[in-house]
Amino acid sequence: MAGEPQDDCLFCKIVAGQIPATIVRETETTVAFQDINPQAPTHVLVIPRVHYRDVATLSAAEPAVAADLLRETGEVAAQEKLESHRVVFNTGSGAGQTVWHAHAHVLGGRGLQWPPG
Ligand code: D5M
Repeated sequence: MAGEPQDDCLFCKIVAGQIPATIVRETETTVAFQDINPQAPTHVLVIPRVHYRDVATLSAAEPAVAADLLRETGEVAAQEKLESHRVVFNTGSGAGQTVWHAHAHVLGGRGLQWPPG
């Protein structure tokens, strides 16, 4: 069923506590944890507890959870005391998505170039 945990999904396993992660914030609908391969001094991933393959699918199916996810990116930035930050949703393999559970990257703590690569 849409949104149900997937046995082969790494981030569903983090939500379930089956694999370790350095969790920085949790809400009823989201979990935020340190990226294992940080691209900036602060690099936190915010994910919904429900499973959708990407943010487009999540926001179409469960807009309230997508709104929670967006709000949490701001809460992470505030908690990490970031003066400025970037929120990234890689969507599709051509855009660099490698984990097929919707997630926001929150990046900060250094200057960020525009346009991104
Ligand atoms: O981003 C997927 C991100 O997920 C990438 O930046 C690495 C991160 N990652 C992968 N495995 C883990 C674990 N186990 N903990 C924390 N972070 C992880 P994408 O946009 O799909 O390329």
